Amino acid sequence: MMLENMRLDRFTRDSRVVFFTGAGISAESGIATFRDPDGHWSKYDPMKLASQAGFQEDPELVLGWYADRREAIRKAKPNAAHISISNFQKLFRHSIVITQNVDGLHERAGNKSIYELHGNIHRHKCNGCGKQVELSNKKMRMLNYCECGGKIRPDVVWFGESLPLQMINEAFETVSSCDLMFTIGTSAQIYPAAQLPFEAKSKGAYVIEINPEPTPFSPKADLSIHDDAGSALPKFYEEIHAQLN
Ligand code: BV8
Ligand code: ZN
Repeated sequence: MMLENMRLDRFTRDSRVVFFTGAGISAESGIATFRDPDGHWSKYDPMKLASQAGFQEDPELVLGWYADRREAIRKAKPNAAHISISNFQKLFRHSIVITQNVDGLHERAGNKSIYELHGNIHRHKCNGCGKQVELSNKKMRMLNYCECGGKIRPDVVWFGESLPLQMINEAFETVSSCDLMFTIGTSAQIYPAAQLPFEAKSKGAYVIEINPEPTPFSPKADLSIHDDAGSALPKFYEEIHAQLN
C-alpha cells in the first residue's frame, strides 16, 4: 500500500497538483534517455549536439541527430505512465504537467495544461529571428534558411540557451503554491528545471519522486518510489482513486 503513513490530506479532488517529468517517463515507450548507461550522452557529447556552438560547427550532424530522434518518437506510443497522468487529471480538479521532454508524448496521451520547458522536437524555428517554420520530413535532415538568412533549427532549448521566460516563471509560481508534486523520471541535474521540486518542497508541497535510481533530489522527497513510472503510476492511481471514491 503506497498510501500507508502518507499525508492523505494532500490527496483531495481540490488539491493543486504538479506532474514534473523528465526523459525517464518516456523510457518505457522505447525512447532513449540522456544519462542512463545506454542514453544519448553515453554515445554523444551533449555540447556537440545540444548547443548553439555544436550547431554552428556541424549543423548537419545536429539536424541528423534530431531527425533520428524524431523518427523514433513518431514510431513510439505514450506508455502507461503518460496515460495514468490523464487519469489523475480527471481525479484532481487543478493539475498541470511540467515537462523537460521535447517528445510530445504527454500531449499524445491526452494530458492537459502541459508546459514544455525545453521546447518540442516536432517544431522548427529560425536561429536568427526565432520565427516558427514548417518543414517537410525530407527537408528536416538538411540545413534550411529563413527569409532573414538565419539557419533553421529544432525548436528546443539547448545548453546555454534560456528557457521561455514566461513559461519558466509560471512554472516556478505554480510549484510554489501546489499541495502535491510528482517528480517522475528525471535525474534532477539540469537547471533551472531541476530547481522546481526543491522549490515545491521548500514552499510546503508534499513531493513524491518516482525513479528506479536515486537522484540529488531523493533525500528531500517525502516519498521516493524506486520503480519504473509505467508500473508505479498506474498502481498509485488505483489506490488514490479508491481513496477518493
Ligand atoms: C540555461 C535539449 C542560462 C533538448 C537539453 C544553474 C542555473 C541555470 C543554468 C545552469 C545552472 N548551472 C548550470 C547551468 C547550465 C545548464 C545546466 O543545467 N548544466 C548542467 C549540466 C549542470 N543549463 C542550461 O544550459 C539551461 N539553460 O539555464 O541558460 C541562460 C539564462 C538566461 C539567458 C541565457 C542563458 C538549458 C538546459 C536545457 C538543455 N537542453 N536538451 C533536447 O534535445 O531534448 S538537456 C537534456 O536534459 C534534456 O532537455 C532533458 O530534458 C534534460 C534533463 O534530463 P532528464 O529529463 O532528467 O533525463 P536524464 O536522462 O538525465 O534522466 C532520466 C532519469 O529517468 C534517470 O534518473 C533514470 O534513472 C530515470 N528513468 C529511467 N527509466 C525510467 C526512469 N524513471 C522512471 N521510469 C523509468 N522507466
Ligand atoms: Zn529568420
